[in-house]
Amino acid sequence: MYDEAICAIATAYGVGSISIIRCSGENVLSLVNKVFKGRDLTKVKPNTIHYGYIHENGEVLDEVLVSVFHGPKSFTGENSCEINCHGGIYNTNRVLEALLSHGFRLAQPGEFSKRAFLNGRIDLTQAESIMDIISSSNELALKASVNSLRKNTTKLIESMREKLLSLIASIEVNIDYPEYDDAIVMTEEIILPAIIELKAEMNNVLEHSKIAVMAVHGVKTAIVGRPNVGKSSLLNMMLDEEKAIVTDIAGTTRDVIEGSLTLGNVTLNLIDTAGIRHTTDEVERIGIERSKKALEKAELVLLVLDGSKPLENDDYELLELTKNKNRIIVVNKSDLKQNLSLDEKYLTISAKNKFGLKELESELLKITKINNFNVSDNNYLSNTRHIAKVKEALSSLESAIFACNNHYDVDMIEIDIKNAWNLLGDIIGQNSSDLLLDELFSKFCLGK
Ligand SMILES: Nc1nc2c(ncn2[C@@H]2O[C@H](COP(=O)(O)OP(=O)(O)OP(=O)(O)O)[C@@H](O)[C@H]2O)c(=O)[nH]1
Ligand SMILES: [Mg+2]
Repeated sequence: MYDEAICAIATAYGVGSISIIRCSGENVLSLVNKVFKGRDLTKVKPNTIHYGYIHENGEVLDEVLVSVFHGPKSFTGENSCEINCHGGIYNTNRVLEALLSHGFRLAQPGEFSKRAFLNGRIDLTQAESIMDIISSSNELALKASVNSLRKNTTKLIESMREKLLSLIASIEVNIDYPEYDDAIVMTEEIILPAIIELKAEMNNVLEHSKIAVMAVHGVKTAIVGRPNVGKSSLLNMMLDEEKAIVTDIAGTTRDVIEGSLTLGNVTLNLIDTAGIRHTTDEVERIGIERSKKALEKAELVLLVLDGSKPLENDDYELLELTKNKNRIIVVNKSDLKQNLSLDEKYLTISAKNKFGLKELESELLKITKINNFNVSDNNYLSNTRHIAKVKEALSSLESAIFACNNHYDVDMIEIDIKNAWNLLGDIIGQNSSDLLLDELFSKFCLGK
């Protein structure tokens, strides 16, 4: 039952100027009335705000403003209200407890948004974009999330679904009236070209999505190199804090150390790793395994070399290992006499003296291509769940193409097309299962 009265503190936990308690459900106004001293909230007009006190057992708990909304014209689609308390932790909790002892239950994380979805106020992509807005850490991430909130993701998916639906419709006509069209002519001349075109469109969306994901969620950037070249010093320089331990002992970093940094429109999720070399030390060996895993997952690699020394075997191995990656070669220790020679393009820095950071930053912006990402093009997805669904739909279309090419019965082809149509429907929340909804909304904040 989703019109049960729920409430939760919607503002961040801590002392501030105001705290807001959100309430939603069929009978919320009469329930809040039980603890509210002021106008009768069941009689006031919707979309109005009312001054008063929250009290319990004759004791005034707080002075508040209550905004009142009537379903279906509210965020959740149900009757709802928001109680603006003074922004202290203790008083807000007392008001919350008073509500809980007068017929409310505490909302689960994301439950308000889930109700908004179930009541048709927002679709699934909009609900997800609300969370993406909250976690945005740069301008592009925010713009892409707002773009999705404004239903642009939905429009993109719906336009693909419409094309699939029109194919399904022509197949259905053919099945119902077999004499209507020649089946082989139909698969070869109508269905196959349409599927091939749609497949190309989906591939194009997936290609643009790679940059969009990096823009929205940050670029997984691994700092790798053999021991002692200055990887941890570079991490500290970039983060402008002494996050990782730096010593002159080779093999100092044993585990991966993470930090996040935003440069203009690019957020880098940096990982400093254990120096990669051949070793017999068990702990160091495990650290090196982790470095290699981080390297595999990385979308961008900063390969650090020590400019004061000639290249060693471990450096050559790393140059080879990272050659197909999006990488920047960073030659460190430029303050010392240089003894390194390398044919490839590289940047020179001194992590110790914080020299070369600006050049490194501008190279990072260039190599990630994020600055070319145009949010309003609307030819991308930035949510990983959506991308996974499009990939599944794409493989369904591939199997439909195979079926066409091998002259399968048209109703066999229809199964694949319908499957793709359903998979795209999962993105916007058509026929979504309870399991998916529970999983998705549980990641939301409490009170959202
Ligand atoms: N002269 C000079 N020394 C540096 C520079 N950057 C780092 N170092 C020194 O090099 C040594 C190793 O630095 P780290 O940052 O710990 O190197 P690392 O690559 O993280 O080493 P591992 O964690 O052992 O793999 C330390 O003594 C640093 O002070 C630099 O730009 N110039
Ligand atoms: Mg280190």
